[in-house]
Amino acid sequence: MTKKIGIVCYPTVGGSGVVATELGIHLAEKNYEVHFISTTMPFRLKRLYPNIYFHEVDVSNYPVFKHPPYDLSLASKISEVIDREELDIIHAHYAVPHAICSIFASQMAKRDVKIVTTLHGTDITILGIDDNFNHMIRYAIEQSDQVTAVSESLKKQTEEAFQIQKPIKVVYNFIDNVEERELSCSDLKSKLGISSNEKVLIHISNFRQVKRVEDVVRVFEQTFKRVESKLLLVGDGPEHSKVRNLVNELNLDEQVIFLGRQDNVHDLLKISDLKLLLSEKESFGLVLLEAMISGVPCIGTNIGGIPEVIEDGQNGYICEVGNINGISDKAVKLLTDDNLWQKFSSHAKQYAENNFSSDRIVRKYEEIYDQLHSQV
Ligand code: GMT
Repeated sequence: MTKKIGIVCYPTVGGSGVVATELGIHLAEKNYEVHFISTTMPFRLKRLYPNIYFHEVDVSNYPVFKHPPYDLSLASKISEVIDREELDIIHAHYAVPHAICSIFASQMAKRDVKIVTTLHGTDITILGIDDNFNHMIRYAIEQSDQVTAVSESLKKQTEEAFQIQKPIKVVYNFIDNVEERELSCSDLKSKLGISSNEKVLIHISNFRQVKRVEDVVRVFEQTFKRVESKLLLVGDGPEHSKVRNLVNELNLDEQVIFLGRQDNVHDLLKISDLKLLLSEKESFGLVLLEAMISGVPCIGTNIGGIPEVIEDGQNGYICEVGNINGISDKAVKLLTDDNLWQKFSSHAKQYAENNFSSDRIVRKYEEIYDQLHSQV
């Protein structure tokens, strides 16, 4: 019997939106009926799939509301879709607000539906320490039929922060294998003003404070003094102008290229030699997998789930948060030793394929759905 899954997620660019959308696509390819419930069409959903449906949450803003009631509109839409489309499972990405809204929706719906909640990080590591949200997050976790976390570190943090007894399953984020394909723009390096002998460092994020993008710039400043190189900064967010000011202050305007938000980072990774993710909080770091599968070694910080993704000294390096000189030394070591770089590059690709392939990980979600479905 075809299983019908409702996926509740943020549709915007960002790891959780990417994981939720790619999961939906893989499930649809395995003949599930998939219903996305979100404010706009998830950005990765470019193709038409006959068994993927999109239900738009329309946030009404009557003058009587001081704030647009997104959560209530979402809960109402989820409940309507559960009954009309006869959903079996709701898979909510983020405890707050998506799991909470799904729980409320399931109580309003006539149909019995199971709720799977995936924790992605910010709900636990940032909202979890806010008393306003703490009780609600615990409730969302306790009321979900199954909770998953994207890394062992996030599972542990959740258990500690909320004194949760309920078993949490770790289901890592996943990545599709990248077929060897031509660059869609063959002379991208020169078009970006990078000469063939220059090494390319790359950072991709939403420029939130936790990403410490200023550290990326400072590491690059130290690296650039020793290796001819350029830094690509991809993404946008609250820290963007601060980072621009720092680049200007350090006289790096010629060397640092701001590319803003990019949907398709594949070509940019293809011309990159090193990926930096120097966050102070990171439950997994999906961008690391995107780099590794393209054969780009990564340097990450020793926090959250990053050490579960990068194998220190094998396919990248793990460094202390904020240790600018130490990180830069590692970057120089890797960028000046071709043999070492080749070894790290092929290990990175292999490690991502062996441990985080979509085939392997999507099957884990399917096992969870199967188990819950058998309880209906
Ligand atoms: O990193 C962000 O700020 C975005 C956030 C999101 O909602 O996409 O990312 C979180 O979920 C990703 C997918 O599971 C993880 O790869 C990121 O590590 C996690 N971010 C944080 O924990 C800060």
